[in-house]
Amino acid sequence: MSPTNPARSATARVIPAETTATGSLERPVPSGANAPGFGSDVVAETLRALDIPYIALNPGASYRGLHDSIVNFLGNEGPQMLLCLHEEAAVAIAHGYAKVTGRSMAAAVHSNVGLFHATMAIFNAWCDRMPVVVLGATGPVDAIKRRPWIDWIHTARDQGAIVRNYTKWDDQPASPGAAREALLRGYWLANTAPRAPVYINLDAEVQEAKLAEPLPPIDIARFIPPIATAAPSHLIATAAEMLKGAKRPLIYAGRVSRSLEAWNARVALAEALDARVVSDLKVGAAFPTEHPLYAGATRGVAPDSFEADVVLSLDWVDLGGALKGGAAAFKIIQVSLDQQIHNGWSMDYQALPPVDLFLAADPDAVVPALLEALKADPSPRYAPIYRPVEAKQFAADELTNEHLAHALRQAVGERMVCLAHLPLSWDAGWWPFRHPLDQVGSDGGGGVGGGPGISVGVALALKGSGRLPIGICGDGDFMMGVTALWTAVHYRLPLLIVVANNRSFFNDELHQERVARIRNRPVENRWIGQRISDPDIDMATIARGQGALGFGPLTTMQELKPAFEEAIAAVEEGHVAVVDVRVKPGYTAAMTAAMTRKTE
Ligand SMILES: Cc1ncc(C[n+]2csc(CCOP(=O)(O)OP(=O)(O)O)c2C)c(N)n1
Ligand SMILES: [Mg+2]
Repeated sequence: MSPTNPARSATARVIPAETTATGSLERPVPSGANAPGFGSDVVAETLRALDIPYIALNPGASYRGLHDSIVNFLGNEGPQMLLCLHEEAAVAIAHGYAKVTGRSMAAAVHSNVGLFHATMAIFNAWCDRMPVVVLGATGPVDAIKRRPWIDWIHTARDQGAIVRNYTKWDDQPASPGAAREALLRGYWLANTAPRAPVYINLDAEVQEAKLAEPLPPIDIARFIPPIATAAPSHLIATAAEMLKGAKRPLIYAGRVSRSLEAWNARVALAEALDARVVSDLKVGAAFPTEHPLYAGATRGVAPDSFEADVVLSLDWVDLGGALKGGAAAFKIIQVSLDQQIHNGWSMDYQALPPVDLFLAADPDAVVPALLEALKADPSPRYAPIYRPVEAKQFAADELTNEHLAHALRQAVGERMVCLAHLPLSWDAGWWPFRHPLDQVGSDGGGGVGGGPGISVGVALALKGSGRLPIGICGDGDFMMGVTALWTAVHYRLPLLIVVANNRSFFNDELHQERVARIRNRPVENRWIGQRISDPDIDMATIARGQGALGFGPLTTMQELKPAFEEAIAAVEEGHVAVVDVRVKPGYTAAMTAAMTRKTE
């Protein structure tokens, strides 16, 4: 950090370079700027005041003013820029960062075209209820100020309309003061449950115009008051009574935070109630999977098979869908704030669940309150046991994802890891979770291509934590989002990516098989238009081409563990490593059966 640069306004909190993961990289020469002089300086200053550590971006002239302010006014720290090769990666990285930290960083995208590229990643973060502050920009709103041609095509009347249906809020402020207010409001809304991305579109003219006069100082904290939504005590008391009276209570542990304290409270609640607990790979680890009360992840487990009499849903994604067919038999307590965010465009709110008691509150606040109402011990009795993975013999030689999972677990050994991304075909039984950061959930919106970027964001948030980030991506997912890896390499973010490479968009092969079965047509044609083969893509070479280490292609069980060990050692030295595992096209028997059934 230069002593002469940048200016520190009265409102800005200083983030020393050493405290950010990538602080020593890309240091600008001092500019001598020591007070906000332009509209975009005010935007930059506000990002710093909000303690936003990073801004992932792909550049563009529409926000060249802001770009300059971050480099030459802030000195490229607090926030620091993370250059991305695609806007989808920029937003996916911010998404992954939020999954770990629970708070938003920023992403910046260029005018309508950059925003178009960012849309799927914004949708993924929206469905995952993860906060991201997306900054965009437009050519001058004032037509007189537009450069010929380019400023006209990159100016849209209502740019926010592109993402309004899957952001929580958007704005296009018309002055520096309004931009400051928009950032405060946007950050506050994004980070308040139900969390979601917001979009703020900065007029090029507002960014580039000289400040007529300095803005008055502002007490940032007063504009982003924390909101913790607890349930009213009489409803907690009713819920506690219902649960106490239950013979076979069941907890659906859904969208909850990564807090260890909240995790322990959930375990204590299950123990106090002797309730079984199900969880969901889509939303991240919510309960220790080796606990005697753990009843599995619901994929492949029919909820009505539990014979429960009271169900407590902690913001379960698609509770209505889960209860289809069996809801009449039991009482349902739903804890959720999600209804506040539903709109008429996206149906990601899922089926309307039948509910007997609704607590419009944050599950993390409700669980301790229930423990108190039950006069139960708030500390869990159970402590996870870390034991070596026993070697398993596999009958078949050809590799499957189960082989991959087993060998990877063996190579990981006692290390703390975070499964940053999992392929669709992953079976929850292959990997135990003992901590809320052991797994952070899926892409949220089912948008293939999110895996690499989200994994990079997780690696960014975990850098220096001692926890090893591992993203396991299908080959289709990997190839769609692969350029995110360059950003990880460039900013020295240690990360292991394993490609479950079945050389196919295999999920869709099963869909073609199902259609063929229903129509009595040849199922053996299911691979056409699906296989990513001839040529087979060499993932290790693609990794090396971006400066990462590439391992593979691996085709036998004997090769897996030593290659994973070598890759992990490299990651522990600070590298990005990609391991290409050639797995057989195929899912577990249960998943294949569910997907290819003739009926439904
Ligand atoms: C952006 C996008 N395009 C297409 C799809 C449809 N789709 C769903 S799963 C899938 C296959 C993904 O392939 P891969 O990542 O290799 O995983 P696999 O199914 O082979 O295990 C596709 C194409 C999607 N969900 N999102
Ligand atoms: Mg595949």
